[in-house]
Amino acid sequence: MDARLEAIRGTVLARNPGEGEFHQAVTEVFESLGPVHDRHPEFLEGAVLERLCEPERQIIFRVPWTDDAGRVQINRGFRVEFNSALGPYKGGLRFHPSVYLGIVKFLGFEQIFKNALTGMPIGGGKGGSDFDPRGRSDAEVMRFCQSFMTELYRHIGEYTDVPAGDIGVGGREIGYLFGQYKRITNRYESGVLTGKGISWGGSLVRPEATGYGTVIFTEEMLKTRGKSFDGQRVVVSGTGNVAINAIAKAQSLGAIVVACSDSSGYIVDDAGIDVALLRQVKEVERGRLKDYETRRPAVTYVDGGSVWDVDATVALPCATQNELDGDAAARLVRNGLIAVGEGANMPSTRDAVAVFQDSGVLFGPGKAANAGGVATSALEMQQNASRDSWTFAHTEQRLTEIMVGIHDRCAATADEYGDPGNYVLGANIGGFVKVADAMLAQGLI
Ligand code: NDP
Ligand code: 2IT
Repeated sequence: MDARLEAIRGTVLARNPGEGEFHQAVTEVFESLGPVHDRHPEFLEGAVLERLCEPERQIIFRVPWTDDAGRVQINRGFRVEFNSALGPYKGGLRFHPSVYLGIVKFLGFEQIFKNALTGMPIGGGKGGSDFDPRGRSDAEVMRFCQSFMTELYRHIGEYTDVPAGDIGVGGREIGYLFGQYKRITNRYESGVLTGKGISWGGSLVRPEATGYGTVIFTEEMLKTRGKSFDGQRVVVSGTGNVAINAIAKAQSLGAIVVACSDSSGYIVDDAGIDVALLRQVKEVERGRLKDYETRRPAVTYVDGGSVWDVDATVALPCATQNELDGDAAARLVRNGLIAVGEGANMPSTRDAVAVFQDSGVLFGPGKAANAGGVATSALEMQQNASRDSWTFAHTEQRLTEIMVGIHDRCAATADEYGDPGNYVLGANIGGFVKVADAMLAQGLI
């Protein structure tokens, strides 16, 4: 790493002890930015990196609620408002027991660059809670969301900070959060949250957008080698919002998706995953992946283990951070992998990324490949601002244009900086320069 940036990185790590995921995300971005600072000494003089790594505001709060047995439960809520150079803070809320400040900050930091790459007017933020929705009734989830919003509402707004979903937060949770925001503020402020239901201000294609966008981005990478999804053998991790829609889109382009996972195990379905059955099990019944196996003959369910043990030509990690390590990457590469599109945020460890890049595998980092979700959130904000609602076809067309645009910008930036095909470099530099220019233009704030 460039010595000037290494010194700044050292200070950032020392100021934020115990936040391993945040350190990892910062390090990965800094490794790309040496050449930018040779060309733009004003970024160093203006201490842009030091400012970027310090969130504009961090909110941590108590979330008290009662469970169905009447017992008092206490969780911790977070919202990190990281950077507003390009627009209101924008990014999801994650409800998962692993959530702590370091996770929220890594996600918020990545979100700054991702949102810049979309070309939409949105800054970066992220939030969530260590609440575990698994096994909780709808009534418990509602009481939790109402309590969470009873604190969060004073910090957010259409022009301030616009949360959405992430792990553990989907349409149900956004509904409860929106209802409580409306009740407390007495305002029907559609633009305060995205991922809303279609009949009350949501956008068509938002539920599909992240998974679809990841596949569109990956298809663009494949095209640069004269290939496509048609006939590829694909493995997807996760079976949540991003994973299921990535599976659907990849299969619509002619791929065979042979495996997917949840946090308990994975299935191998050599005929190609039955998306309708998967949606029934995971989205309608909120069941476990094991339930899929019991209804479809010739499917293997592996309890525990890693879905990356299944051979693939294209891998789409769509579950969580650091789920694909260097050993798994090396094994996949040995067995014919040609492309990786990250639907999740930072799913590949630094070792895994090095393996993919050293072996010439096409590698689309999350901040570029999964930007379709937040981009479509920005399209939802546009529709809310104009009190309009667009058709599925129009919105999908906009999503496609945005993803192709992100791909082309990353590729062009990698070319410009002398490392063709390096989408990590292209995404980091492309996102950073846009934010850095805006920060300098807006003065020392
Ligand atoms: P969901 O909650 O819908 O699904 C998450 C999936 O990942 C589930 O299958 C879950 O399994 C699995 N999973 C979660 N945590 C772990 C873990 N610690 N270990 C193993 N498996 C795990 O979330 P999303 O699909 O929305 O999000 C998936 C990824 O995509 C995240 O990295 C998120 O940040 C990212 N992302 C999401 C966007 C969105 O629009 N939703 C936009 C851009 C990125 P189980 O059910 O067993 O918990
Ligand atoms: O990681 C992400 O980009 C998201 N979870 C979506 C954020 C959003 O505001 O739609």
